[in-house]
Parts: sequence; structure tokens; C-alpha cells
Amino acid sequence: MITLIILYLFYLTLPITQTCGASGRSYDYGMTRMMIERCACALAGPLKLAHGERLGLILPNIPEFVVLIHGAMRAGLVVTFANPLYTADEIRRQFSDCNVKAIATIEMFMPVAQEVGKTLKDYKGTIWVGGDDDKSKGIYGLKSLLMADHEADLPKVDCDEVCLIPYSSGTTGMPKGVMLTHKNLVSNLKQTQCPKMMKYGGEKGKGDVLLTVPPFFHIYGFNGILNYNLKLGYHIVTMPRFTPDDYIKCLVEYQPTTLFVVPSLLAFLATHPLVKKEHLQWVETIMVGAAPTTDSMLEKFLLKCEKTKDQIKLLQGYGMTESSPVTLMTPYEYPYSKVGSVGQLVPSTQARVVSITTGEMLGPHKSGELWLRGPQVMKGYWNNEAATKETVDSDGWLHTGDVAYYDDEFYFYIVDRTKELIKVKGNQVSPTEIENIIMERPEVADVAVVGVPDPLAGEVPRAFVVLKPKQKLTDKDVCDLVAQKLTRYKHLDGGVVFLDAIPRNAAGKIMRNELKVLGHKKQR
Ligand code: 4UW
Repeated sequence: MITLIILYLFYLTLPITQTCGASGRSYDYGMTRMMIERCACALAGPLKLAHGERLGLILPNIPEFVVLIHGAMRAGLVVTFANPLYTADEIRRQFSDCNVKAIATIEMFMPVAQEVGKTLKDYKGTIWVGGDDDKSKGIYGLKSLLMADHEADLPKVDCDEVCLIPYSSGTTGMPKGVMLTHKNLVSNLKQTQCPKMMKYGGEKGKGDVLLTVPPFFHIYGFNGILNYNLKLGYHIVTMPRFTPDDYIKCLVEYQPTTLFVVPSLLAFLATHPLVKKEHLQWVETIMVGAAPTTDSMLEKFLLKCEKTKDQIKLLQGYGMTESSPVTLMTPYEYPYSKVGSVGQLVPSTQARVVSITTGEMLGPHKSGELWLRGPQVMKGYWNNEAATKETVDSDGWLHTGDVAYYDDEFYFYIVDRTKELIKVKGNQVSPTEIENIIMERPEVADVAVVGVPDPLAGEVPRAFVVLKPKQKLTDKDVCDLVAQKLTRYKHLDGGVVFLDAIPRNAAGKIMRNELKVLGHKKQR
């Protein structure tokens, strides 16, 4: 509710909201606001979605994403979003765990949406963005939903209600629903838009254009980019799919002043021969995060632009799905010596760096687990009290599973990860999810998956497999098995290594750090 009120105030006064870089389709802020309102009425009206029920989105970055997600939140619904390139199995697992009652998608993913919808309890229908009604199949065209006048009594929504459940594996295990409230999301927008962190010292964007690729179905894309820039009144140019040629075309056509990227996209801009300095001539600010970035890549980017550190702002942000997401961010004005830092705490956020061995609180320049506390920290994991208690302690500290230190000026540096999570091009990969699939093979006695460094993706998953006596399985068999069940970026691009035993500690926990240094990469 509060999210919407704040966004509405900005919608009222501003020009183009979003343009689809692929089709050129665009909406202004007034139109967007009207569509959100009509969408809310349609979801509560014809689709009969009641306050607190869940809507699943299977959408790439298109302008209608904002209409559906804010329409749903306006109607008091809870949204969960999935990567459209997930397999039907991956989407079914998430949507049934979250009790999804309706799905919104585009033509390309209608077969998956319909297949998943059939398996969901009390399913109410599929919204087809860009398509027509087919009531016999429970399909509602978004256009016709928005065109018709629907009477609906929209509920009064409390700011402490959950409105978004993105999925994250957290520190360990399978992906879990992260319950974020309106207050979590709005607090984070307020925290990141304080004068210290902003280009115009807290003012709205002055004709700024943002070109963005990180997906809106991830918390960085949704709250860190989409809502953040909507609130600033920027013109947001989206791309439903990344290709080098299309991205460069958008750079030239829309002349963005701001880019929000993940490290692999920064590497593309800095090193790809197709990207020329002329393509980046309008860029004044570039924000990077979601995985570690090297200082040398930031330097290479400056070299590519042929700009000095004073002509272009290289900013970093750090956060997690569990913290809505931003907790640390580079102030807009910072000394260049801090370029490798993920920044300082955003307002109303506290941090502790805690020794991994002794549990004591550490001072500057000492690395330990980063704990964070603030109004942006999640309400908990959906239906998983044990995981919630492991991650957020009774004093409200979020145990991030990241190793960090801070310097004398309270700039933070992320140096390692203690949690299992693997980050492939900024995307989360849960080793448990891959391990469970490999364990389904009767030949397999034990398995462990870890992330290994990769120059392009940051990390890629590698599987260590123990076979039962006298059993045979090739690395290709294992890779194919994973490839059939999981989306592309979760595939075993780090290869497969066969071992006699998986190193485990006395409690039976996989010693992943030992595995990270074991074995050579095997090509598929
Ligand atoms: N440096 C090193 C980083 C960094 C990082 C995240 O998928 P999740 O749950 O969430 C994210 C959130 C990304 C993000 C948040 C805020 C922000 O300003 C921004 O901006 C540019 C991006 O990815 O994964 C959380 C995990 O991802 C790693 C870290 O391990 C964290 O626990 N991570 N940002 N700058 N590592």
C-alpha cells in the first residue's frame, strides 16, 4: 500500500515510464498508474483473487511487468515471480510451495503456465499478456482485462502484510520463499534514496534514462532497479532478452545516462570487441552488484569508456533477497581509493562483523561473517520456521553467510562466502537442488556440488560424485541429467569429478571448501 502511494505521487507528474527496447512499446507514468489501478480491479473482479492470495509471474523484463506486479499488490495480493526460462518442474515446485492461484505470462510461456496451472490447487486462471481471452481454457487476455470496467472493492492493506515472496536458497538447502512486506520494500527505497547515496542529492532524475537487463524476477531487478528508478521518475528502457547486438542497439538509440548491471554484464561492456567507447558516451553512472566485481574490471570499463573517474560514477551495491535487497551501497561522492568496496551502510541499518571461529564481534580490517539489521530484513521464510531461525536470530540480526571486513571510514569489502550458494552471472544456484537430482540416479552413492571460478560467469557449478560399487556413469550422463531438469545457468559447466568419498565433517556436513580446491575441470 505504502509502496503504491509513494509511487503514485511520482506517477502523477512524470513523462515516459518504460520503453521495451525490443518492440519500442512505451507507457508514460499517467498511463502506467491507470493500468495498475485497472489491473488491481480485474484481479479482484473477474479473476476473483482474494486479499492475501498469490499470483505467480512468469515474465521477462517487459513494461507490463510493472502493471501486473503493482496491480496485484494494490489488490492486496502476494506475488511470487519465477525465471521464465525455468523448466516446468522448477516453476511447479515454487508455485505449489507458494500456493499460487493464478499465473500471468506471455505467449512463449503459455504452455508451461497452463501445464503448471493444472497441477495447482483451486487454480483460478492464466493471464495472457499480449493475448486474447479463451475462457474455456481459463485464459484471460490482459488487454481485455484492462479495457473492461470492473467494479471491485479493493482491500485496505496493512504495511506489515507480506506482498512479495521471491525464492532464495539462503545460506543452505533448497530455494525457500522469502516473505517481504510492503514496509520492507518501501523502507529499502527510502534508505537507498537518501541524499548521500544519490546523484542529485535526493532530487528526482532530470531526464535520466536507464537501460537495464538484470531481471525484474530477482529482488535486485525488482526493488533495486525497477522500483528504485520508478520512484526517481527515470525513463526505464527494458530488454526482454539480452543479446550483444540488441544491447548495443539500445545504447545507441536511447542514450542511457545510467546502467544497472551485474558483474558479467560489466565484463561484457569492458571487454567485448563489439562495444566501443562511442556506445557509452552518455553514461554518467553505472551501478554494479549481485556478485563480486574485481577492481581490474572496473578499471577496464573506465579504459573502454576513455573516461576518468570524475566523469563516470562507478557505484556498487550489496544485498540479499532476504534484505529487500540493499544494505550497503557506495555513496555518490566517494574517494576513488574505495572503488573496490561495496560501500557503506544505508540509513537505519546496523552491521556486525563476527568471528567465524570465536563468535566475537570484530573491529575494522578484520574479516568475519557479516550480520545486518534493519527495517528491510525479511519477515521470515515462508512455511519454514527452522530456516528462519537459523538465518535471523532472536535479536533481529540477519546472518548473511558472507565474509566481510570494514575499514576505518566504515566502507565494507566482501571477501568470501561461507554459505553454500553459488552465483552464476548474478543468478542464485542452490547446490542442494542439483545434488537432489543427481542422487535420483541409482548408481550414485553420494554427491556434492560446489561453485568454481569462471572468468565469464563468476562461478559455475561442479559436481563431485561417488558411485556405488561396480556401477558406471560418465560425466556426460551426470551433466545431461541436470540439463534435462534445470534451467541453463544451473547446468554443470564446471564439469564432473568422480571421487571415492565426499569429505564430510563429524556431523555429516559436506566440507565444501575442501572440494573447491580438489579436482580439475572436466570439459563436457
Ligand atoms: N559483491 C559480492 C556484491 C554482492 C555480492 C550480492 O540473489 P541474492 O539473494 O541477492 C542479490 C542482491 C543483489 C543486489 C543487492 C543490492 C544492490 O544494490 C545491488 O546492486 C547493485 C545488488 O544478488 O544473493 C545474495 C548474495 O549475493 C552476493 C552475496 O553472496 C549475497 O549474500 N552478493 N551483492 N556487491 N557479492
